[in-house]
Amino acid sequence: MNENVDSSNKKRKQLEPFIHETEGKKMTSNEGIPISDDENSLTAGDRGPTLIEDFLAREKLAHFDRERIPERVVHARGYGAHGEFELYESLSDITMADFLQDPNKKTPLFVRFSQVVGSRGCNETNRDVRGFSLKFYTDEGNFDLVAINMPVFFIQDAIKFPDLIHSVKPEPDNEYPQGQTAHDTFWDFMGANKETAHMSLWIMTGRAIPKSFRTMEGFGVHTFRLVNKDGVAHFVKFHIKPMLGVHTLIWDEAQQLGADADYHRRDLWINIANGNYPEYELAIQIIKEEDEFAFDFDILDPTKLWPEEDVPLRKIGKITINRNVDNAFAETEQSAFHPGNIVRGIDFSNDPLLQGRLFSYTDTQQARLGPNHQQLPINRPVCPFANNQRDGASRLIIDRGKVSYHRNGLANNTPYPVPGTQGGFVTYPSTVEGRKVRQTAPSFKDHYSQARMFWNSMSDVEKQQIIGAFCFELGKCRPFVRQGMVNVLAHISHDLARNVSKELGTTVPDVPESTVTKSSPALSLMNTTFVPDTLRVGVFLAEGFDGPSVKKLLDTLVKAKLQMVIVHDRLGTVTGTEGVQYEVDDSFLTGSSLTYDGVLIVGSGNITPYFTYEVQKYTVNIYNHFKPIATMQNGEAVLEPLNLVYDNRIGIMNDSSPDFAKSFIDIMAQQRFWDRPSYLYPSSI
Ligand code: HDD
Repeated sequence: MNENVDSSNKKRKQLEPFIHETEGKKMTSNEGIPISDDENSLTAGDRGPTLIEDFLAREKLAHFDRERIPERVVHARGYGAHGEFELYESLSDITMADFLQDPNKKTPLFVRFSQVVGSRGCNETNRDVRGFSLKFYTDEGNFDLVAINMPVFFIQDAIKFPDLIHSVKPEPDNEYPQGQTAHDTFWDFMGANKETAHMSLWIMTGRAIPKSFRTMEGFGVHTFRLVNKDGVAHFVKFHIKPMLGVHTLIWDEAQQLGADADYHRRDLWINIANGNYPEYELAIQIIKEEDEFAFDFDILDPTKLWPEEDVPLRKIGKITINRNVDNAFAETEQSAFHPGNIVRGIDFSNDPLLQGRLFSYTDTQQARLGPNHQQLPINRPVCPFANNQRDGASRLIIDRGKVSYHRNGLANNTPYPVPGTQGGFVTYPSTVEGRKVRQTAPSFKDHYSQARMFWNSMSDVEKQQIIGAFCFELGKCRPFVRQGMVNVLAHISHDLARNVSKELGTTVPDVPESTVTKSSPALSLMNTTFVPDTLRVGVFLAEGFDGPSVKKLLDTLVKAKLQMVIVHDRLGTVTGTEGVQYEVDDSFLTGSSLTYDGVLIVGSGNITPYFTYEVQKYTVNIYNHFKPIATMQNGEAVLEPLNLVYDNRIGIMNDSSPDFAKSFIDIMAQQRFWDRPSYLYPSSI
């Protein structure tokens, strides 16, 4: 057992007996027959046909033939890990949920990060919404928060979900593009479905190309209810805030990283393995029932957010992800989430998107994993469970006894129902009335006001990113699809539609733009948290560097929680003066500027032409991605042909800066310097 994990973790203890080790064991068939030869089929004679009686070959091949299960219809590519939740203070004032009562209680959880569109093997840096699913194994059953990294959704009614997904998946005739939104059918759908206007802006921001799962926000999107022991309900929205802040890739990085399909999962695995446990705060926004209609949007509409300035966040606890899975298939692939998995003290709202999800998730798990999916080790609750459901494919538990029906005399009518007053789940008795209709509520029909508020809230850099993303995405579409979407954008902002049209050859239609002037500063990523923790510094060391000063600096940087990646001409060791030596982590061949958050270039009297050439090449990319650059000793001479301007305000410095170490930590924490005067081109080397 991983010694970092609290042995009182109930989920860990529950999983332990299922863990199966093969190391050091003799080889057997699944029936336990020891195998003497696993490389040769049983044949009639040396060169004869294989015999059907070869039960060992049959078993091995037949099992292999069935190794795959259907991938998830959306969110197929995902990555999971274990963690725990600690409550800051009791929430008994607003909910009776057991795991939200006692700050001393730790609740085990499982998280699965995912991307919506691509299939299981797709590239992880594609532009896409990311899933952020949490399963809290509480003492009163499992609570799933099946969230995404954006606070709003494309559509308002679940019945349109298959259409949305059909449009965004690879086109059905030629089955491309894989895992991407930049194609005709998606933008055709978006242009024709005006309720997608707000979400269209979100997916064009950097949030759709996250830097890592560790720097990603999560949102429950829907309005839920929390209910306290007096039966009083409040409307709530759930938020998950990363302690490292929200940070994203820029498009050029995402494109270049395309060569590394596993970029996000590797980052998560390595950081958990190294003890850099990702941490997030769980927060809620609360609206009183009597204030349901106090806003200029409908709080049941999933295409709307609750501005944080109007409905503040209450941070309720901390999520720490602290253990990698033992087996990705058994745990991550077989994990089954469902927004309908709620516990006593939490309830639904009438959000029509949520209502449809309540059907779809159990249904999809039945199709993917079968009727007993809740018994798979990763999905089991940590509290006792008992009912009269029986049998079905791959039942994992052995139900003892004669009785499997309610109202029995043979077992004293057990298992017995639990009254609400003693812990049984009781649905919140909200009032429902009205005629049966198929229509969009009139209060759901304003599609542009919040989209405009979002646009108003963006910094210039973010606006440029959105414009650039629309130009790329729509640029991959046929003209009438482009124009269809520009027609939507014009309702949000003429300025946006005009800038996009310049690139696309479209025209701005003569429609009124939204007159909303409100903005929500919380929506801009310029206002997120900036800390140096876990950021990776590419330290380019030339043979013969000044040992003592480099050691002193690197030790200080490590204390500030930056991670050093030593880069050199080749793997092995690199040696400085006075016997200071470092193991090389990346050679120029195996490294990539894309995986460094900033660089420190240390020269010496012994710089090879190869070192000079590669460092310049790496630095051009680092510069163009707005990341910090520092030089030490005569590292500056290596970069001379690039004509860099050394100025801390644009994140470029040398060791003549006063308090070099501290300034370097500061510029690392800042991460990107958007005010660099121009791009560098490789030809300038
Ligand atoms: Fe969904 C998976 C999030 C709308 C139907 N969804 C899925 C996952 C996440 C979300 C994070 C991955 C779960 C995992 O890690 O296994 N989905 C959302 C959010 C939505 C949303 C935040 C809107 C606010 N989804 C939505 C609708 C429907 C679905 C409207 C259908 C009516 N979603 C599914 C699904 C999936 C799924 C088909 C595929 C695999 C699975 O459920 O377990 O049932």
